[in-house]
Amino acid sequence: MLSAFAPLREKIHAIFKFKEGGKLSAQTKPQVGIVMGSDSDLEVMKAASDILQEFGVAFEMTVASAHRSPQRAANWATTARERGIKVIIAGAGHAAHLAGAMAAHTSLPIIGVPIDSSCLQGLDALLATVQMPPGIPVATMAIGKPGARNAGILAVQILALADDDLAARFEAFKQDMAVKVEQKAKKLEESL
Ligand code: RP5
Repeated sequence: MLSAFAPLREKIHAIFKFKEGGKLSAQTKPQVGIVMGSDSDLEVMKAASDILQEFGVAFEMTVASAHRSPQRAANWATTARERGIKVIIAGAGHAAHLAGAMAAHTSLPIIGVPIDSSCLQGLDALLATVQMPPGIPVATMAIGKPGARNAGILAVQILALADDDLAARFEAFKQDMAVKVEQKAKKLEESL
């Protein structure tokens, strides 16, 4: 059933199409920093960069490990604000201290993504990321790809506080999800 929602969907697609030029150019200053513990985390963390790209939000992405390269991780976090970064997304697996290490070295907001790369399927990383001591918060997402996608979405919401255009696109994104649910409900109900 497209009728009632068709105009809205067209409007939403027009908004997103407008931003599809949003393939990030080298000149665009990154607003979001994505860091992961290993290149083996990229498959999961790509869900964060994909959604940022959809919204036309510029990001930078790198590997740094809280345990294997603590100095690199500290330097990257310490200099993030002067690079123009406003939000950091940190993903790591196993005893995942990367997001917490980021939070220790910068006052920027940190979003943590527990990666399901260990025998414990990310439960270890979830606890290590979420159980921060009072005073040093990490906004911890769900384990794995859904968490990485939500990390990107939360970063968009944070940036949208000071960007009306981004806020409008985020509203359209939410409306688009609601329209899709309506369509699924209709399809399911009609199949009964
Ligand atoms: C963690 O160890 C990383 O975040 C990754 O999830 C996991 C495995 O790393 P590799 O051994 O694949 O480099 O620090």
